Amino acid sequence: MNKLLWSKVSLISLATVMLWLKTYIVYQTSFEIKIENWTQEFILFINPLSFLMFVFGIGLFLKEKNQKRYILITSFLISAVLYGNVVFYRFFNDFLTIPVLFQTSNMSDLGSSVNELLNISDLLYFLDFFILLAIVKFKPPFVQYREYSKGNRRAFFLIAIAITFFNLGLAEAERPQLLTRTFDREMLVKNIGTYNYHIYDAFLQSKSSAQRALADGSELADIENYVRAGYNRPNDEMFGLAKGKNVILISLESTQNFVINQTVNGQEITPFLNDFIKDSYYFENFYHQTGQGKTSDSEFIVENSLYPLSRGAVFFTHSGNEFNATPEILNENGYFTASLHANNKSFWNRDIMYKSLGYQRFYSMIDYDIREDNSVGWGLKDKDFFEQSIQHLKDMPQPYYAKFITLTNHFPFQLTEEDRLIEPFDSDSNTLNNYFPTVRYEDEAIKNFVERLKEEGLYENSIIILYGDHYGISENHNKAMEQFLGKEVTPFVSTQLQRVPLIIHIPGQKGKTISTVSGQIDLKPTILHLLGIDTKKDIGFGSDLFAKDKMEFTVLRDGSFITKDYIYTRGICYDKKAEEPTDTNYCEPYMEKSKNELEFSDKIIYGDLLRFYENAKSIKE
Ligand code: GP9
Ligand code: MN
Repeated sequence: MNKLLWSKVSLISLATVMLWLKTYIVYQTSFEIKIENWTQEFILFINPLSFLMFVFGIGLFLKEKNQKRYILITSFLISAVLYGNVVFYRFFNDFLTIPVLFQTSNMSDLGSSVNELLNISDLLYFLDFFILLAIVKFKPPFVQYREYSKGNRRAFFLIAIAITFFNLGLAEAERPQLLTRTFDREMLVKNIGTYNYHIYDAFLQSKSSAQRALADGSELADIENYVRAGYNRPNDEMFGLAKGKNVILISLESTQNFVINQTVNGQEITPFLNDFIKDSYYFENFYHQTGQGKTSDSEFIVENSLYPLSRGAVFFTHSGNEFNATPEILNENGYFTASLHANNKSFWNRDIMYKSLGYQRFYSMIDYDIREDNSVGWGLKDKDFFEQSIQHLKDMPQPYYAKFITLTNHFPFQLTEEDRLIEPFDSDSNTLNNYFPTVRYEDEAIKNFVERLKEEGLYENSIIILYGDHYGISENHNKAMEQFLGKEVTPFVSTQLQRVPLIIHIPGQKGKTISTVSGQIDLKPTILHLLGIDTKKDIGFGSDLFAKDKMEFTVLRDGSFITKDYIYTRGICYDKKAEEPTDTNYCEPYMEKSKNELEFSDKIIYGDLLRFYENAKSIKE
């Protein structure tokens, strides 16, 4: 009897079952998939199975030698995909998408980050593959090869199909409209499994390629109506206040707002910024809205007043599109426009995308003196970056629009001993611990920069705008974060943690702290209005932060949104004052709006619709 049972174990079923169980174990150990009930746990458990059955099932049609080869190769490839997701997740707290895989020009520069993310014990992720390899080599008697009849195959695939529908049915019941609202990859992986998710992602990819070809501009009418209806008249007192002044825009790497006016081990984390905001406009409820494109997404949002994409980085996927970005508009208004960033010029495809955005000059790695003794982590230290940039600023014709992208406060938050001005935090997460000293260092670098601007006589005729690009501490560090904040990190708190600093310093203006709910998308009209340039004809989704009737409403790329009194995230409506879930009815009025905004913005990018808008404009004028 026993012998009979064992003799039924085939390489195909062994490979399927091992990879199935491995995937489930990886879900549990390497991703943080939030499970709310037993149905969800069950869906998570079965969701890898149907895909694996289909793929390994192809082996049923192959003769012994080819079958073995096929099973081994397939098992290795699928394991590699799973492992790729694990490594990606360690840093980005997200799953891979096809566009992300094509961002190859980013790969070579990831050096210091990747080392921190890989482990020798990671070979365990390939354990089942090694077992299969041993089985094929040593041919143990309990694994048998056999020919499969038509009937066998039919039964096998019928079962696989049944499991697929069973899985989809359960998922649809748990999460209605799963596939039509795909801003949340975790939800997808949880419900249809990581492998089916990749197939779905491939489908989205082909759909997005088709979208540009099919677009003819007729889609613009609706979008224009929507944008016009939301246009806020600029504030008369602020419009043109900085006309003709230089604009110094500083992107603060991974800087979240929770460090502002906060201490660690009794010491201020951002003493300079805490001072600086006293004579600047400081927006304390300003959110980043980035997706997978991180820094590049923040640049995209800030300069186009469009949302980034839900998958991939626009800088990579749509760098050939027609845009109407701030640098281009400022060129037309007599400004010199430059971006300064001491990294490889092709990182995030900047060298290509900057041309589409209208930049006249990109000061990249080759424009800086970068040596071992002035570098740390990702490259040139911020202090040296700013110091060396002063010369570049002096070379530029005025007025200029110069964007500075800092780098030292980047994961894995490394710092040389002499640059450490405060001690790390003490928790289980080295990432969070080391974050504070690098933020402190960044603060010092900005302080020095502002001093140098004053010395060079550039301070008084420039407006300085500082903004955080995106989060630095992902949800992987929630426990340590709870320790730091002294409270539980609920989805509500997580959303609030997506606030980043926004500081606008205008010479001669006292400034004030402004609590209006706002996002990166609002910066373009705000800056242009300060310079006295109207945006009435622009197509964008932000509004002037100084406008008297600015609506308190900000959408994040995952579909969460924030209003004056409520936060909607992960399907739950929260009352901001109570920090507790409340009746969904309160969030209802904004649901449609948030969905529309993201969809309209996506349409513009996927359809490259501004190419039609540009044409329309030049015909009209
Ligand atoms: C790289 C820098 C960091 O040039 O902008 O990018 P990030 O990893 O933060 O997107
Ligand atoms: Mn960044």
